Amino acid sequence: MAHPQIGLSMLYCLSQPFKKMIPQIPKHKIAYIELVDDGLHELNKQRINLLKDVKTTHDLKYSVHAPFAGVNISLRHGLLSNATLKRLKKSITWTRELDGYMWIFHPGMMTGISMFYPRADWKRNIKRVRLLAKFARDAGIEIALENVMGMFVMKNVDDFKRFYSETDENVSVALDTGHANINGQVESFLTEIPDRIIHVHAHDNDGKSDNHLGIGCGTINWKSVVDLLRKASYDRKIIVESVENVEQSIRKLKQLFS
Ligand SMILES: [Mn+2]
Repeated sequence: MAHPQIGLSMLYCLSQPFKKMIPQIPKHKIAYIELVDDGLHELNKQRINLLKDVKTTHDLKYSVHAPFAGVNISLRHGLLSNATLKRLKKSITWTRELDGYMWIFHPGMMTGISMFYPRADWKRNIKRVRLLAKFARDAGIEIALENVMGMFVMKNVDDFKRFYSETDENVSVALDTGHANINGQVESFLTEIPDRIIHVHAHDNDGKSDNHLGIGCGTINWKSVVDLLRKASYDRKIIVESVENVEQSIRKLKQLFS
């Protein structure tokens, strides 16, 4: 039977220096580790080498979360947009160097001037997703576009459906359960576009703020999430992206799937 694998995002220790994060990777006895290419854990050549050693020693597989702080792929063409895309492409290149199996990124977002240019953020989002998808294909890296909330242009399942209806770019989805919960969309994603989902970020919240709580510490109905993933024969990764109760969250997910 289809059986997902539980992984862990190192997001929970993003406040700590990179050197303190490294020894925590093998501590959890988890084979699938998601690295966050941002903040104090931003990747570079030297860090890639350190991570490769950990990978070999402990027989791990990495996925990489793209930079997201201050990143908006919907920006109008210009210096900021060029720098953003250059940085994101670099992140895809690091993923390849790490022999990573997946690169996860966020869609574009609206800004303070969006009201003057209706649909412009949406259109540029499609264009840039296509561009990054092509770059990743050429690099041999699988990518997934994550549902977010707030000012982002792709939040609900209808945004993703609209995306697929307007372009032939078949970029897959990283379902973020916490983000979906804020938009009341957890079940919608899992029932309406289950075949598009190739990666899952598991964390919980109160339905209002994105506080990346432990599994079962918020309002998400995990029994239903697991039932729907089973129904969809989901057999890829479920990455715990909680920033507290990490061990407890891993145990809880394993229990739910046992
Ligand atoms: Mn996420």
